[in-house]
Amino acid sequence: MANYDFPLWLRVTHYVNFLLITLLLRSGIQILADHPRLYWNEHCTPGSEWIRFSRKRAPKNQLWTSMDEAIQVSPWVGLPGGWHTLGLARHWHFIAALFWMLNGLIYVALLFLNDQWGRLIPTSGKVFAEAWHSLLDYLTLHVPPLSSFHPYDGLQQLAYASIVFLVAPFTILTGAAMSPAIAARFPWYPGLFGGRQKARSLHFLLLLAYLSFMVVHVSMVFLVHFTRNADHIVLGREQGQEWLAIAIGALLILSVALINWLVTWWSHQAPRQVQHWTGLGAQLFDNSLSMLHSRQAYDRADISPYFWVNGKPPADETWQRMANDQFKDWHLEITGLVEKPIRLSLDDLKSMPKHVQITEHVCIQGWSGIAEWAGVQLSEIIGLCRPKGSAQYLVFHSYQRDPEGIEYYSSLTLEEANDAQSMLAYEMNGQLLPLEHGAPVRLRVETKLGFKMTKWIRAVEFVADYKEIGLGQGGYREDREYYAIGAAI
Ligand SMILES: Nc1nc2c(c(=O)[nH]1)N[C@H]1C(S)=C(S)[C@@H](COP(=O)(O)O)O[C@H]1N2
Ligand SMILES: [Mo]
Repeated sequence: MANYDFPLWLRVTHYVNFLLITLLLRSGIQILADHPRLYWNEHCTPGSEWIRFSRKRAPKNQLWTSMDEAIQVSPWVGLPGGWHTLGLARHWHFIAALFWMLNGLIYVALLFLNDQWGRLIPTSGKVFAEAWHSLLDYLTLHVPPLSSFHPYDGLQQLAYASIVFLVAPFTILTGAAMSPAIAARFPWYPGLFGGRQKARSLHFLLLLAYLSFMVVHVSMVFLVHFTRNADHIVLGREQGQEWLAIAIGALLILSVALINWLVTWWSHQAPRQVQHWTGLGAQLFDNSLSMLHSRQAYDRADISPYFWVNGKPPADETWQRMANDQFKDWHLEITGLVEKPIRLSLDDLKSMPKHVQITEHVCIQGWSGIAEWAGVQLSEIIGLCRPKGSAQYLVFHSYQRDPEGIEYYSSLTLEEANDAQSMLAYEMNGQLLPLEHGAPVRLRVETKLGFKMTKWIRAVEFVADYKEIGLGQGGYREDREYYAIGAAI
């Protein structure tokens, strides 16, 4: 019977897996709540979703932005809970996913190294007949005899093998397909799933697969030979110490609840700390891709008929006055650590080499849209103003302020700004940039999430360090909403 035992490594990885799944589930729900619609198309036109988890109605004659879509989540359900806390939720999701993959790799490696793969992977076609018998037993409210578990019966084998070798890898692959950093460099990759929105929908359906599995799995543990199971799962083998096993098992489950409570509490108590610590995972990922450039090239036919708006046009009087006058008086100020500070009018920009690209916009909230953008590459601007050696970052200042009067801004490294698809756009889909999309000029950086792309630009400032600006995190959303400065996932 010895080989039916559960070795320590198996029990430990099982526990770690369970813990990380709870974090992934909760942070995932929080992320979904920020744009609670799922689509089978890339454009995310309202009404084209196949499911929506909100009853909010867009008021007529008023701009309904993607921020108005976000719904509140209880901290008992979502991680961290609350409204529009997806910055931290994404950090938790990503770092938990990294550890979950590592744990999964260790588990699968040990399964093979210890010749234990036979537990999960059926070696004979008989497994289907066995599974069918077990299923009939359960459906007629019988329990298969202990002897049919060696250590698992056919039905278990099939269920476990599909979760470990199909559902889990597929979840990882669809998760990666949602990253703008990956989609920009390898546009074919999300295409494997039919685009990022299909990947997002599949990612959600896979979540339902885990949930159904977990409900059945946990019920079975309790309903079918429970005391033997408790002994096995917790102590590794049948020792006849069920009560000890049950007590330790209960403590372990309690520890998972406690850890969940702690990370939720930490996220509310010290969000800046959590932003930095959990953000290390995202940063590592971002750095590892930074050498590769955006290579998106969609066709005109791919252009989205609808494009969500995030951020309402500035209330700023200067901007409104200029808007009424087709931005004749607008100037882009290029300042800071440059050899040659410059001031460019819209016409000056239009007289520079015109760059056009059709790319996909990915908002951190989950929606996307494809548009054609025309304007001037940032590398042209950099060439004109000649940054000093000490200049490391470009800061994009906006005319727009939040209700508290705080300016929207974002920053890029010089390297990011020099990407061929980093540009100042003054046209969208062949028309002058619409007011709500950032007129007269907005930033486009196609390796990044949407929040990097400041709209209604007032000035570009070259600095040695973004720590001098705002709250020092590199952007308005990094400052106020705990987003990751790399904006890659
Ligand atoms: N000034 C300013 N720029 C901004 C925002 C904003 O709120 N204010 N929102 C950002 C976010 S989160 C996104 S997704 C994109 C949305 O661009 P769109 O409204 O053209 O779709 O703009 C970015 N630029
Ligand atoms: Mo966004």
